[in-house]
Amino acid sequence: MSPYETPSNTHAVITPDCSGLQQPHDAFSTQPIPQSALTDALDRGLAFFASIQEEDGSWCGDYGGPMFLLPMYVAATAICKRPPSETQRAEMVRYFLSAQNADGGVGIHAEADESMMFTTVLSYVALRLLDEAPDREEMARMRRWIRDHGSALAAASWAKWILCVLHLYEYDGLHPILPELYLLPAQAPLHPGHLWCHARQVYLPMAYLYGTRAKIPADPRIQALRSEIYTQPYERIRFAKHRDTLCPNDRSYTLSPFAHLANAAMHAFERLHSPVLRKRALDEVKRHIDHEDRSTNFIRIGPVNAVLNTLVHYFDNPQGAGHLRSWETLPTYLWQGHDGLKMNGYNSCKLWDTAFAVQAIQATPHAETSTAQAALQQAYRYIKNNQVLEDVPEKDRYFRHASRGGWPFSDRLHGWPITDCTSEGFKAAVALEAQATDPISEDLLRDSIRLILSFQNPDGGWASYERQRTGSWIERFNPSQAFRDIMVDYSYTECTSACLQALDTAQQRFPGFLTGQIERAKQRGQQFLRDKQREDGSWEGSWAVCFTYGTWFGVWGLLATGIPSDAPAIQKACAFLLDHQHQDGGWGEHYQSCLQRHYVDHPNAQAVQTAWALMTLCKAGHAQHPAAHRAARFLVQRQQADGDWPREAMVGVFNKTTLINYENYRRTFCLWALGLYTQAHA
Ligand code: LAN
Repeated sequence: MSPYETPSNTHAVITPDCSGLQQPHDAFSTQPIPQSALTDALDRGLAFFASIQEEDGSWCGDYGGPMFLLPMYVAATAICKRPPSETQRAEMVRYFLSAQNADGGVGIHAEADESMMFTTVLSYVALRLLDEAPDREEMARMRRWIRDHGSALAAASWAKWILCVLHLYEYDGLHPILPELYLLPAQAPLHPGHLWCHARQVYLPMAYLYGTRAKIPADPRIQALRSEIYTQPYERIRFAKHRDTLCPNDRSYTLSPFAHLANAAMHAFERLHSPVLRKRALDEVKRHIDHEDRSTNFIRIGPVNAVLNTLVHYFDNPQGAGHLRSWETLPTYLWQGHDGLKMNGYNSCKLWDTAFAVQAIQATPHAETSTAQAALQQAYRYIKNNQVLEDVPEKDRYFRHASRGGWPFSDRLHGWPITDCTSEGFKAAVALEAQATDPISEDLLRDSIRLILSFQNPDGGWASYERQRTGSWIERFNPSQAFRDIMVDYSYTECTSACLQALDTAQQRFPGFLTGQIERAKQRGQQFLRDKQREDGSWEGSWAVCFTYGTWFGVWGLLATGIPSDAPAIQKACAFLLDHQHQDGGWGEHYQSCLQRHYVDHPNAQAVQTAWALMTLCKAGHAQHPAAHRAARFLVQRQQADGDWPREAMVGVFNKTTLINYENYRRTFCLWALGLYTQAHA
């Protein structure tokens, strides 16, 4: 499929109920929509949305997309001898095959049309571990892709790590991840404690597996696989020669000469290393792993270290409590989606979805209806019950920032607070506290604000989980090959905007509280956002596609710092959006925008991006603009009879390359945008 074609799932049924609208010839009308049509759309949208709220008051949904996660999970089931049930097996197979490209391979995410060795070889191995026969037609095509593109020897390093543990690759074919790095003084620039928390938590178990050369015996199934994923006999392969062998599709950046030098130095160290020091280093690494396990209740920060830490426990002691606990939580990452059983990109996205849902519902004129009130009460319960109440024990020793007062992306048991989740959680909590029977204490709300302030970076922006701990120079030593920009927690437009909005809310909620500090933080944040605005008026987004998402945050962030809506920065941003509106009134931005780093149009307008654009225009004072009428009309017409909106292209992103699915975005943002639009016309 070409990047500019529509993924097949965008053809889901659209059965608009157009009361008050004439279809289709007024699709291009520049008149306001009749209030009755808006009311009806919001009524049905809200009823549907309320009907899918969970028992615990949250919204959640499919969080799949990245194609390297389920293979890692399946590898763990094989290594730790925890086979999935027959139903799970069949649904996992369906998932892999639904993502297979026409050329036989599998891309980095489910909608990627370019296959990568990384995800193709991992998927192939997983399918075989799930007992798929090698002569099945799809398997033969996948195998052909692997063999035609350099075999497993050309896979990005994270695939090689998994293959090593499966005894399908040899550790001397990897560049070392030295456990001894964790014995460096904490201030040493190369201490892994300075890395973005996700990279740091992934390389921790990798260091352990490397340091112990953990692998399973090569049983007949592994022997058979060896002959399938390589083009030469396994015993004859000189793995050490293939440390840098890489399929061009897997390469997301070129390796710097510094990294070559560092790798050479680490290999020299590895040849000479002292077993006593290694033992000390492994003990230290294990302490960090145990700390992460305990402080996340064995959920772990994300899916990759969830799998790898499980493997560490298995090799450490298969009968031990750590291994057994791991298997109580690991399956919670599985999700039965429309396209099969997958591993989600997080243990859930409940807090994030719920905080947005609250704000969306609150923005509609229907917030006072009994349906809305009931949903909001429940949602408040979720938000309250999932605020983080304590810092993790020995936080400095284990390189953790404070946590108390924060909100995570998923739930309190996971517990890693995130800058923008804290901000959205705080905004939602404040919006609902007046009607809450048992509200969050003022003390805890103030702690959220202190936490947000403590996260601000010297550049005025906010990163994702922590303050930025090191410079971008360290990206030169990124060993992943397939992911760019994973070594540093940079300041992001989205996170900065969310934090500024929360600080603005805080000033209204707690007049006089930390006034000077909050004002200064807002000014510095404002400058950060101004600096990030592009010449064309847009902001580049990092966590969803892409300029429509970033521009929504850019504009709302600046407005939260007190910039008036007629300021040139805001008007320029709106002009940028107007430039990209489709004829049918919608916006459609292709994920290629993230890769190419300039706006790439999607041939079909997407409800989610249309909603972001409409939300931006409404807050910027343009709800009366013909473009806003056309956008609102587009959203109303796209709504299904059941009140939902059809599933479209995936829009979540990370590390500029990998799409991830936010199943509730289309619902939340369509409601939010239509709500703001309707209020502006009331
Ligand atoms: C997420 C999910 C949430 C997301 C937002 C809160 C939406 C964002 O505004 C800030 C960044 C954050 C927290 C984020 C960062 C990267 C994550 C954790 C993910 C996209 C979910 C999965 C991804 C993680 C890195 C996947 C594992 C892959 C690696 C390369 C380690």
